[in-house]
Amino acid sequence: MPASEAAAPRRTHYTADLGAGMAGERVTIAGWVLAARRHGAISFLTVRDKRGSAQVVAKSGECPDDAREAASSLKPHSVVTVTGTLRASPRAPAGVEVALESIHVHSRVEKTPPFDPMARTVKNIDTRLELRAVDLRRGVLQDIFNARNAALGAIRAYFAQEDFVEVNTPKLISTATEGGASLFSIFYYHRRAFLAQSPQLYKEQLTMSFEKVFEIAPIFRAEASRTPRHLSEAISIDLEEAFADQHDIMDRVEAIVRAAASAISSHAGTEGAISVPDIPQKIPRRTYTEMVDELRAAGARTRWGEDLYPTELRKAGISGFYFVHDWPLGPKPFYVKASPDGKTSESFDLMFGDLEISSGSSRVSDRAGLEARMSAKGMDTAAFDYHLRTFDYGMPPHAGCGIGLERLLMALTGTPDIKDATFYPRDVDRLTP
Ligand code: AMO
Repeated sequence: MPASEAAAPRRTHYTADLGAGMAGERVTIAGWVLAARRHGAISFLTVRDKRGSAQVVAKSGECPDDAREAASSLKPHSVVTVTGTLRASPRAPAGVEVALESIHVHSRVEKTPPFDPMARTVKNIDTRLELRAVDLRRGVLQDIFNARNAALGAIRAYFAQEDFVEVNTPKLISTATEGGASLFSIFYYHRRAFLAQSPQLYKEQLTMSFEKVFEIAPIFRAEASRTPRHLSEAISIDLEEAFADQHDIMDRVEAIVRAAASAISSHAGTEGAISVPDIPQKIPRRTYTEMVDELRAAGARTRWGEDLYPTELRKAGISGFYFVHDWPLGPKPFYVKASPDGKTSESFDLMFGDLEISSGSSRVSDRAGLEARMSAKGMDTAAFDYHLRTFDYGMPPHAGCGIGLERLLMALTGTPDIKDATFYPRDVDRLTP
């Protein structure tokens, strides 16, 4: 029977578990052929798995002929299970190599991929994205996604320790929360519906029953901007807390960023491509008005009331993490609480240089106040009755924020393009793979 038709033995070890002290042990490893070389009567395979790689050697006279033949005909990326005996080899990773006894070929690759999946850089991102699952095997991307995993683990641990309840809210919704322009509309049976831009109203409602909630889930933004910082489908880390205000939430965001950065630092990866920035003892907090003054002093033409544009922030040489709070009320969504001056609002952004990572605010927590804000923005309050009616039955004062996971990863790993901080990016031009 050909080697590939017999049932494959189970993996006994990951390659990272193999060490010089194990010489003489019989092991079974499984993974992808990273490289295949032949020198006369000896064939070498480098087999990579989730945790590392190992050298497999098939020498004529030492190894069964059928196994050696099978090994020597393999192209990179083929999937194999290999059984053999470990022996010391100073030149092999971890000082041992596997002397081949049998090989099971699960998937034989014949094609050469359009880019070198082992390369550190590939010029055209679209070439990579067309074959994303293969692209994701590259070491630099493995490091970014392992960092993502470590960060999410630490963030969930933070929420558990702080007594937050993880929730999931509907992504098929009937009304906009963040302004109508960036909504994806869809058919929902016989009606029009939308993909949620944010869990905003639901997470606010849930403070009535659970006090402290968080959600890590997709948000959808129909933003036709082709920039390295916008996605049409992003992951948002949302939190909402009863009896809290914007300053409490800034403290939480700071703790979350710190926890994520420390988790990433201890899983820095193998390619040396990840650079975790320094996070100051206390992330600076400036008011919007102070920020405008600072930008103008640096020569920017920013006027009070306008957004803080990335070009102006860059020109003024602003870098690192910092909060900007007490933004002008006018452009803020209806649920953001006004400050007593009536001009500004209890809202903040966490910035990293010119990149917005998070925004949050204290919320309007009384029905009349919320209806007044909606009317002032020309919104149809009747369409929000499903939300407004909950305010009649004990809405606590509350505050919260949304943190863009991909943007946080860009900042914490030094990844310049948001597309490489998500598995399968969605943007104006891309709906596949
Ligand atoms: P906002 O619209 O500022 O606030 O979004 C919160 C955070 O989500 C991320 N983000 C994006 N990331 C990638 N691509 C996009 N197109 C995109 N849009 C937003 C950003 C941003 O800071 N409901 C409020 C949050 C709240 O107050 O709780 C909201 O959605 O990192």
